[in-house]
Amino acid sequence: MALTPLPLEGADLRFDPHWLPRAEADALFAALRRDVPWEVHRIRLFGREVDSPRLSCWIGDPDARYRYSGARFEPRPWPPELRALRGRLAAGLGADFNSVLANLYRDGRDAMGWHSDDEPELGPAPVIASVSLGATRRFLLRHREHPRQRLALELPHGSLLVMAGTTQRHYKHALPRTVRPVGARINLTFRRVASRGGEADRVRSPSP
Ligand SMILES: O=C(O)CCC(=O)C(=O)O
Ligand SMILES: [Mn+2]
Repeated sequence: MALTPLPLEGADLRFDPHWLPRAEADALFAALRRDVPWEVHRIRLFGREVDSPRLSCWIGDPDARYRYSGARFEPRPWPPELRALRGRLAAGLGADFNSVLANLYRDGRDAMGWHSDDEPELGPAPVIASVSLGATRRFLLRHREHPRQRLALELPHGSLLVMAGTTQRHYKHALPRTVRPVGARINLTFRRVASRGGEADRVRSPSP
């Protein structure tokens, strides 16, 4: 894979703006938009449960259950095109992904606020492979303690951004709203979550 490291102190970021060939990215966007059972996830914001301003779907192996923002998700089965993509990413990155969070940003009003992908079941130094399709949107990273340490990145159709190492520990990221007229965008974040009975589950649920 022709991934270029991005300079950001305390983070491990690698980026290929043209990872998928155009025709393949077009076909994947159309298939996912049509076939994924998109739903509104509930997230916790300042202690309140609200609708997440985007459509999402948690997809993965049967034991890849996931909790984020106070909600719990049972994985949907892999559509063939995502199973194939997972295989390519796993081989190229040497990472063993068992799940993917798919997000559909219908237009510039859909967004994702500041957060880290730091749920305990992802482990201390997760490798997260983020594939973007459709409209180009701006992705921001900001250091937790030194907010001037930041990066803004345009994520175009067919791009791949890999976040690894201490990126989630030191940085938050966001996909802000925009008033620019933008079309739909799909983002896929491939992850490995500890399966039920794994380390993270044992730590979180003391035995009765
Ligand atoms: O849409 C993106 O590029 C990022 C989404 C994200 O950070 C997430 O779903 O955890
Ligand atoms: Mn994230």
